[in-house]
Amino acid sequence: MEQIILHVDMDAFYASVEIRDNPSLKGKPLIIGSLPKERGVVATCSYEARTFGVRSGMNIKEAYRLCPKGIYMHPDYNKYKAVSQKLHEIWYSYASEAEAIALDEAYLDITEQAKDEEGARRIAQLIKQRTQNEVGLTCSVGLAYSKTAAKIASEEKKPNGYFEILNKEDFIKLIIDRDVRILYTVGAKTAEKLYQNGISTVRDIYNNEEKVKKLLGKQGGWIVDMAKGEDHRKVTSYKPEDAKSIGHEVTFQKDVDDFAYVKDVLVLLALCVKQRADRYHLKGNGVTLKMTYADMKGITRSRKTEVIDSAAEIYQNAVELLNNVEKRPIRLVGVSMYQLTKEEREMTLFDLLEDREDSNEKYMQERLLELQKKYGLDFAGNLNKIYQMETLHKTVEYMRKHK
Ligand code: DCP
Ligand code: CA
Ligand code: CA
Repeated sequence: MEQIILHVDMDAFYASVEIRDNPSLKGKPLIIGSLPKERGVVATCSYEARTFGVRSGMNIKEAYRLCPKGIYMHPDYNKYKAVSQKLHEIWYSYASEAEAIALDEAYLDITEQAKDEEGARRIAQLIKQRTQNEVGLTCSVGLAYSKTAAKIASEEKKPNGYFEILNKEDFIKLIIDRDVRILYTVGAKTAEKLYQNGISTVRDIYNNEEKVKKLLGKQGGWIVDMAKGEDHRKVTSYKPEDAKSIGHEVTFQKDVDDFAYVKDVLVLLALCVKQRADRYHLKGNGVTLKMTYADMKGITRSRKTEVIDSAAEIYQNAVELLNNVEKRPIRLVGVSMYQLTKEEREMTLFDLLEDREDSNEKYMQERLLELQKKYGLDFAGNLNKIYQMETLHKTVEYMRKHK
């Protein structure tokens, strides 16, 4: 094999972590996400809950209808992040190149380390064992000659699975009669387009190459290649500056039409974005405001900026964008910074004269003081906690109720 690739993916990740830490949950339908009385969705659920039809992304009310006896819990992101770090240590120790694509999932290039198929199998088993022994969780591993094949292989025997696809012929044999959605990049929208044109399985793609290419343009070409088992993408380590944007968003438990309040929420979102950007030493060249209206219509508005590196600038740009949108009830608001770079910004005369950093800091301090007074919040020593998703949501809800 030209490349030997593993795809590792944890089983029912958030749910498995909670079960590991509270064994009395074992064997029960556990649903992680919003609680049934709240607004929101299922993040994930245990395999027991899946037998009731509960799925990731499903509305929590729908999940409750399907599985009223389930145990419902909020996610604990910090815990999952810490677990993920430990997983990455194990995984990366076997790979020359490793590409994490989620907290619970990565591609590993083990061509050099494995040398041959036997060696690759050994590494796959070692990773499974160490994940079990050192982290107390099960994962599924796919071994293959390409990224697409490795990802499909890891799905094949879930949970606690292992599967290999060592060449194109085996790959094609495996997927030829499956739904087109098995192919990477074929999501709900693309699939719908294909179905409407009589293309529902990989075999149909095979037999209608030109049609697919015409229908989907560049993506079509890529899908046809994939269906034939052609995928020469390399495993490349994730570099945070390659991310398209860094963003944070909140969904309100009740629709909101008070835009003064929304503006206040932007203060917290801007601080969160800035905090994440700092972790990777990133600055941005633009700000995006995202909103979903009560009728589910979503909009995004962006502004290109000079290099920005402060919460104050993120906030002020987001406010400008907010001032120019249609004002009717919304259910979600988000802020992100895009065109990320590691560049230093050039000092302007203004920066020097005004001591820009200090004045930006002070500006945000003042905004926070206003919030404290207006909503009766107490940030004292707690500001760091705001950056945790859970606390952010709680604070935003608290503010909504104490307007
Ligand atoms: N996740 C989420 N919202 C989604 C999908 C996933 O919050 N719509 C989170 C919860 C999952 C984690 O990401 O635990 C990993 O997602 P996966 O799609 O890999 O699903 P699981 O690991 O939960 O289950 P599986 O065993 O099918 O991989
Ligand atoms: Ca997973
Ligand atoms: Ca995953």
